[in-house]
Amino acid sequence: MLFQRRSISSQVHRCTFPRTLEELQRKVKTCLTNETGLAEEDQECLTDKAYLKRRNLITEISSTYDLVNDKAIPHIEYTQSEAKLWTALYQPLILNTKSHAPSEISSNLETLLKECSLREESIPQLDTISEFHHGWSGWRLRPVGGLLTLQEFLNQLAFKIWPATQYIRHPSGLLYNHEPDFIHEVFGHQAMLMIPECHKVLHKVGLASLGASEGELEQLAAAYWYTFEVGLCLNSKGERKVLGGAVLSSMDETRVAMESERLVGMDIGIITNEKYRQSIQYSGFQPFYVVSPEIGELCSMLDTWLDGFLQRRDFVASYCEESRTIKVADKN
Ligand code: HBI
Ligand code: FE
Repeated sequence: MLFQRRSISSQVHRCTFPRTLEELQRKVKTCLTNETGLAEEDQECLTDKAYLKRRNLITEISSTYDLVNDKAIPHIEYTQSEAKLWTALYQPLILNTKSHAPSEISSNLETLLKECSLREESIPQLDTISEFHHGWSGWRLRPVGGLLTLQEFLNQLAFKIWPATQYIRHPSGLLYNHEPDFIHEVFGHQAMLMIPECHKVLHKVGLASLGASEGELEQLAAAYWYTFEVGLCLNSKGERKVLGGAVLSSMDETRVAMESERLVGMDIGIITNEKYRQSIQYSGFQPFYVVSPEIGELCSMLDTWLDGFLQRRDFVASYCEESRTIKVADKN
């Protein structure tokens, strides 16, 4: 009886996940936060009508992106005040990465700056970074309007697509922003995503999210959240470093996290359990930081965990690079 019920639910799940870019294109809507996509704590930003209008305009432009035909990502004419924020954070965030990120990440950031000709004076286009990434790792970036649901975010990873916002944070969020803005995407995530072990394991997280139940999605989200979004890790000398993009792209939270005594050792069984899944806090400084081992070791730990996860499925989902589709096969 139990077996039967399991197979029915996996059949249901099988037809509900996107297999083509057309299906993936239709699926993105931002709904983790309120209607504007802004966190409630972000009051200054919420009451700034001109900022909200600008942000909605950028989101509208982002939403015209044609994912299916692989057209260029829409260009944003950034304003002078947006460029001022980029300029104010450019050198500080590079220095932050050099001082506090693992060496693989800081050397990749240097490569990214050089290869994409990033400059202090002007905000680059998402398309430039996506093109570079595609050549480097096979991944592309896709413009989105803000925080996606767990399922939508994780499903993109299966297609080697990194959902990235294009808007720039409100000036009140200079040193700590409640949400992912374009500065967070560039300085928080791209150098990490350039590490082969990282993008391979994130792709596998994406594949594992296809057809996953609510509980499984929450486990995958927790594994991602406590590592690549808000985690710390060790370097080869056993020193504390910042791995998570949300922390690395915030000058203030990096300082707090580097000094924090509220640390939890990485244990994949523990950080994906009910208690930790429920404790995910999307906004504000993290109440605690999970400390992972070195990046290579962390990725192989996650990889093994994901294998166990995938073994429990009665089908295999794989990504075909050429057709950019998900192929689904029965296990036996
Ligand atoms: N959406 N755009 C975006 N960026 C994220 O990092 C993100 C998200 N939605 C959900 C989410 N992260 C977390 O729940 C992860 O743990 C999956
Ligand atoms: Fe992020």
